[in-house]
Amino acid sequence: MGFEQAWLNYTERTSCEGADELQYICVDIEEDFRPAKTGLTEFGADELIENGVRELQNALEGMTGCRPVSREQPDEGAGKGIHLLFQKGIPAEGYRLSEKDGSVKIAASDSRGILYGIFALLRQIRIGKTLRGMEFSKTPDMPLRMLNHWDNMDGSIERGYSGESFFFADDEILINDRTVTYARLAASVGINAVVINNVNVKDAATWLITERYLGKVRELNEILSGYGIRLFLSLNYAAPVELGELESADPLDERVRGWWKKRMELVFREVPGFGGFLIKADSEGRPGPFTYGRTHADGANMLAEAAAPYGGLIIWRCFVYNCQQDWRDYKTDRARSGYDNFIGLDGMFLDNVVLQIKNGPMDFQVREPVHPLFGGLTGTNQMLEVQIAQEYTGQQRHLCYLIPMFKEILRFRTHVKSKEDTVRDIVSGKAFGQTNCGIAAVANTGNDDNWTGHDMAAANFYGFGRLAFDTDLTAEEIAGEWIGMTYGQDEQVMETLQYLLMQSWPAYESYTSPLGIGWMVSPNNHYGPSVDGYEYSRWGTYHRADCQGIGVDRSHDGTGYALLYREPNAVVYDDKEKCPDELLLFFHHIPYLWKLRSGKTVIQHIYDSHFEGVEMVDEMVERFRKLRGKLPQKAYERMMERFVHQKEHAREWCDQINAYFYRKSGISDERKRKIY
Ligand code: GCV
Repeated sequence: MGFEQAWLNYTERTSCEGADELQYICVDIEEDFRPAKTGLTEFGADELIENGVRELQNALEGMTGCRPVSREQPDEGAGKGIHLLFQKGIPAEGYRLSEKDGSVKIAASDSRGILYGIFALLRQIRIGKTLRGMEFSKTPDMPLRMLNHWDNMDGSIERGYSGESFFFADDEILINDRTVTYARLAASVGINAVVINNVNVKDAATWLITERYLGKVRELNEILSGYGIRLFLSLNYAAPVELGELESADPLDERVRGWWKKRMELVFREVPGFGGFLIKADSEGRPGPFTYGRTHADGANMLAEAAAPYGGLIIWRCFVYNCQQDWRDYKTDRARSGYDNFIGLDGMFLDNVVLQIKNGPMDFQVREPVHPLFGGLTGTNQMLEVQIAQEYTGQQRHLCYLIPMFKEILRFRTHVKSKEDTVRDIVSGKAFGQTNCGIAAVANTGNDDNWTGHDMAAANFYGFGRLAFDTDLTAEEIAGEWIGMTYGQDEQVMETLQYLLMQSWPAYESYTSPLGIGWMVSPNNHYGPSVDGYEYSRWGTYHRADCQGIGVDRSHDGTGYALLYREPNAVVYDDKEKCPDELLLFFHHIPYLWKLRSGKTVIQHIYDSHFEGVEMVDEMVERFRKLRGKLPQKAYERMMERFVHQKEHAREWCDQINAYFYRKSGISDERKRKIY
């Protein structure tokens, strides 16, 4: 059996049959990538290559039963094998993969590129693509491809749906096998930065930047950096006060500025290659510069100045709003707050500050318009924040594949320029030539055996990383890759799981919250229907339904939010005749009998979409059932249990929402289905 055949058969082979032929699959490492000679200044560069080669060896051994060897000298005789080579001109983190006459080349100009090239090669093999004549290159689209873990030091995870933290327990940092596996997992999908602790920094977490924890932070950093991942921490803005060292955290106070300079010096010295900090300030009870009458630019720049000498980044969140709103107040609009708080500061931030902006103006609802700061800001580094932790999208008990949603967000045209104006263009740095930018996801992992609670929620983890790396990939392609990588090439498995993934977001939207209205979830835990759960609360999250209609007037007559977009988006959103159906109730208060662009009335749409959503889930469960015996038994059972719950829960959503609006409006379902 020749080299190429051996590769093609990898996925089917369980034994070491054909080992003789495979012995010449060696890994040659070009001189430039040898530790002593790399001259690479990047920390852990040498280790990256070592780890990459180990991945290659382990994976090939796993797939073929034979372990390739790594050699000092290229094999002169056969010229076959895998050759890692240094090639100038390939952009940072990029790689070039090629095959000729049985010799596979992975070329890059840095060790991260080699690592990503190795994972790309393994992906090709695992999903059964031919290597013969292969020739392609890829440079990641997003400079920062980041995960934000909302892990607390007591081991709990805010909005975590897959067990406890694997970073922390009992106020200590955990370092064990799972830490290494995590680093491999994240790197294999292209992640290059992680924040390990919750943005709500309290108690012990405030002390992460002190000697109490820095030793362990360093250890953790060494593991992550060996896989090309920069470690970041969430920071308590009021640390100088809460650590008992100063009485103020005023960003313009010289003592405070001096304190941060010293603190940064300590952290960056103790943790070489440390990435920087993520900050949630003046939001949901967290401290911030507003306490001192200062702006967020004052706060962020103070930290950025202190971190700059070490190449540190300050990632500052724009999720700033008044969470003490009076529900009777129809003028204050939470959706406006991010924009209103930051737009006036555009251009004032130092270059190592990045504003991290949630995809929508509210909070990770199943449907929201794109945040108007994208396209609003022109002189500030920006990062997109999405959430793969399924806080409002079924909490990893429901299947909800979010990559189609992220695709829509990335391709949204902001009209900030006549071309290269999409969210993708902005956060990839293309639009304004920025390099400190990218995309972050609130992570969906925990210490559950399968990492993500629902086995198929792993598609969101995988998909997020892959999309951040290559924004041209379609949601279907990513789904297909994930299925192939996880369960192999069986046609029925591939077809069924692909169907389930692609149906899941539309289904979830249909049986939960109609036409962009959002919320209607149980307060606090955000799971399950509660139409009025947030209606009379302080959180700024209202649907304003009465007996005539539903929706929030954010037009020029209402809160004016629609006008925050650039034209022609503003005029489209502002006009109920032009506004897309799926966002209509987000922007307008609409009578139940208003005809949508689809031709249905609002109330009929509510009924139909809820019944249809349930039918979609019924169909999903039926199709999944047929995979019995085709998937690993335990995984099948775990998933089936969740699908059965999803089916019941979708029905609950449907019945409660339909009953609520039927009772509110008094209008019957045209199709006379059962409404309670
Ligand atoms: C980490 C929402 C969530 C909070 C989260 C917050 C944020 O409000 O419910 O749990 O806090 O967003 O993004 O900061």
